Amino acid sequence: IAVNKMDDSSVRYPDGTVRLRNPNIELMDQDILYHLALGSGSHDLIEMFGDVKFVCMGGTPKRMEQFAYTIMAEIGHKLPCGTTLQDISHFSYRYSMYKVGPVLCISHGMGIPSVGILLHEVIKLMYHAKVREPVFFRIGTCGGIGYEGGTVIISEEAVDGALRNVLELTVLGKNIQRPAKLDKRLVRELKALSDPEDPYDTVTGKTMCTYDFYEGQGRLDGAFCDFTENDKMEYLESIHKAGVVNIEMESLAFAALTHHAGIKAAVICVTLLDRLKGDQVLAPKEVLDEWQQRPTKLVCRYIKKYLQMK
Ligand code: R2B
Ligand code: URA
Repeated sequence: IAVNKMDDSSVRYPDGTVRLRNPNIELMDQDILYHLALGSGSHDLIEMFGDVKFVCMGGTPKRMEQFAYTIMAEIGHKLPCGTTLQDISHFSYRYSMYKVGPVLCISHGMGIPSVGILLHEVIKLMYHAKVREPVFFRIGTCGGIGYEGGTVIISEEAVDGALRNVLELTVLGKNIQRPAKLDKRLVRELKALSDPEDPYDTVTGKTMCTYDFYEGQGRLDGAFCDFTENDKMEYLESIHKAGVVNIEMESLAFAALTHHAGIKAAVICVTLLDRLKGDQVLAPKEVLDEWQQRPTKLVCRYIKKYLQMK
């Protein structure tokens, strides 16, 4: 099993632009970012994306469109008169992408494979567009471990279902591992932006990332279940003791691939329930909608603060 030991500073060019750990790309006539419906031959990627500073990802197209309108109001970005935000990746029929000044908002779908494919293409997009030191955020939902619904959780690191802090991939028939590290300073900066007046808690801790929502997260309510409620509780209590505060399905790839690219990244999720108390997501839609705004508030505060510093 090979773990790549190159430190992340050697991944960026001295001017802060993203360097690809793939010598093949610069030798290609053009690079088609198929799942984004963009390409280095068909689009002027520097003109379109050169000013990007923040890349915000979340599961669904609708939530990311809403986020784009929220951040537009927050940073006072104006669209040309009579126009609306356009989904730049509309013709991929896979992911949605909205650009609001320096903020790119993209939907990533569900699970590691979906967010993994997207990250390959978005990291290449950053490279082609010569974006300097972009910061990536995942804004999502999760199950809390000992935290009631509506709690905001900032991930300190991501672990897999067996508590390993690596993303394992099978490449050419061999298993390789990439460390699933997140930026510690960014975690502290985001935590410091939580407001004591917020009517919910904002906490930090380890995030478990699984390949499945049901059996993979120890749920008793999937189509299949080969373990008992006791087995489930023993497992959840054990990961709780190991410092896991929430479970979701993308953080491992998000942390590992951004780290491998030398890109600063954070994962901020809201809990939809406390998994120590149940499996089904019972909160009404309006409540879930309000909860899902909570992680976006923290990211808005971070982006605003950064833009005001400039
Ligand atoms: C959180 O919510 C989704 C499953 O409901 C999944 O994308 C995740 O990580
Ligand atoms: N997303 C997950 O992956 N798990 C949950 O329990 C809730 C949301």
